[in-house]
Amino acid sequence: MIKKRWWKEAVVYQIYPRSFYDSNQDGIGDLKGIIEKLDYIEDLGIDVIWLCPIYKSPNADNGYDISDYKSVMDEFGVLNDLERLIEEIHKRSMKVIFDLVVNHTSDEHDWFIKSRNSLDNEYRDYYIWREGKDNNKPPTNWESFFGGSTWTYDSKTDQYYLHLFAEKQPDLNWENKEVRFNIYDMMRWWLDKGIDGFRMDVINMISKDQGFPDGDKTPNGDYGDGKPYFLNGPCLYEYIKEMGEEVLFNYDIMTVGETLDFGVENAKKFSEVNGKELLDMVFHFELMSVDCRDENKWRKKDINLQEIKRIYKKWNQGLYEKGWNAIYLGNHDQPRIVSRFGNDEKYRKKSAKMLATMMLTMPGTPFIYQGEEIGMTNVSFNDIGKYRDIETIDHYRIETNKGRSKGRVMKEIHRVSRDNARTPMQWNDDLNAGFTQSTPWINVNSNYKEINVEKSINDPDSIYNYYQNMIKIRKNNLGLIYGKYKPILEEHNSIFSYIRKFNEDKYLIIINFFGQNLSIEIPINKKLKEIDLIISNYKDAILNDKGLSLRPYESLMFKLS
Ligand code: ISL
Ligand code: CA
Repeated sequence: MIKKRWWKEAVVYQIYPRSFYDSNQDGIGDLKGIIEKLDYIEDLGIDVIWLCPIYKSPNADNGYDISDYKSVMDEFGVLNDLERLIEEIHKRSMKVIFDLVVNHTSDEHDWFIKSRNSLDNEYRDYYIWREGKDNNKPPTNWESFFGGSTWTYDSKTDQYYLHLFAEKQPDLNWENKEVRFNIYDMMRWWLDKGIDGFRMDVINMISKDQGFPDGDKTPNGDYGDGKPYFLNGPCLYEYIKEMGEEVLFNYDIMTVGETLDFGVENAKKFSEVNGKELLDMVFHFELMSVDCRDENKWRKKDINLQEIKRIYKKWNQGLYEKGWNAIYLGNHDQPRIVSRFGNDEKYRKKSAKMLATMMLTMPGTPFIYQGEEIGMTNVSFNDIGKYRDIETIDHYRIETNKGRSKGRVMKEIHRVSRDNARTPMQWNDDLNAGFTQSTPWINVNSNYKEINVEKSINDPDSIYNYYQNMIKIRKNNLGLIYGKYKPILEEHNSIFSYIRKFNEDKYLIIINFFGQNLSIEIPINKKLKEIDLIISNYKDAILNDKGLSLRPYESLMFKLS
């Protein structure tokens, strides 16, 4: 039996505050801006908002480098605005979860400022300091996620500190109990302010193999892969369980872990301990690498639907009754979903609705990233100077320094830069898409006159209205939430089809994932003409006795019983 829980029935909307709405005309989205737009989110049918980091930060990585966990980023407002935001969200019967970024802090966090001061201060052990190796080489050969070594030398104490991400994001030392308990205290502090849970940033990186071995050379050449030594490390379970006992078990909250290379078995193991909820669900990354080679996001590969089907099948069946899935196709780190998995030109509307159908009929809690609901697309700035993302800028510098052509590197950036998802939300066709009256911190996508909220709300055939409708349907049909997942037509290379079954309710979903016309037979006992078509992204369905004809990106959902 599946346990019913509010967070299983929820649809989540992710907000990237910097790019959502600017209320005071400084070019940067802010908390008051979010408050002004809450009715919009509520109207869409959203239950839970995930707020990307809003804590004090020098913004080396847009808030994922926190310098004070208990105060608000200057540009976003003050604590009082945040408290009001929480209150306004609750007033609308929605909930809010915060980003919990505790693998690392900013190098401007008080703890790190003290830590780096001397070898023997009381904060030294809050971070991971090691002696260099051989002739002043870093302690390990690990490559950081943003390129370069994971170690930076600090001349003050003649040691290196570890940072899996940027130099300005030193990793906390979770081996230190005081660090852990400081974090639990901070979590309780926010929960006691009424927030409803956490999205836990790179949470399966917090425990490192204390041997700090070198990794195998990466295809990239210069560095080694440290992942085997910092992903799912030796004490990870112990720490998360401790976090459960100290914090999570005492609140009715929702937790979602961001976990690279975690696997279904870990997802199960971490979901509960003795019936108490730990990590309710996780963001795995398997769908995020179906279009890249060698696990390298910059190298393109064509999408193979079979691979996508295998991933969903594995997770949906693997976690059935034993855990729960988080469903997402994009977020602030990924390209826009319609540009990546759909077609952002001729079939933008059709393919965006197709993807919405898939996300909202899958088992698991769906996460919609801001702008997805109006079909926002990738951006192609012509000049690297227009990009703001640290990963993108580092990539450009490292690759062009190697002598690669600027044009080719820019092409990679246009395809997968994280800034694709970070351009301002397109509210209307006014200056800067109505996001701000002044210069935005990052340019808006030039297609905002065509793609914007105002236009979408007024167009009954819009992607926005489809999402709204689809969300309603999901809520009114518990089978779409709790139903068992059964794939059909598994061998088909371009049709994605499955049945969701819950008690007496049975739903059939048929998705043409690509842009060709096709005819198919559906292996069910009933005639399609005799069953109810609940929703489709075309006006009608072309049915015959055995099956149907599908147009580009056509997606349909029938109720079988
Ligand atoms: O974005 C990525 C690939 O382009 C990932 O490598 C990403 O860095 C990884 O998924 C971890 O993401 C999270 O932690 C990072 C932060 O930069 C991301 O924005 C965040 O979602 C470090 O805190
Ligand atoms: Ca502002």
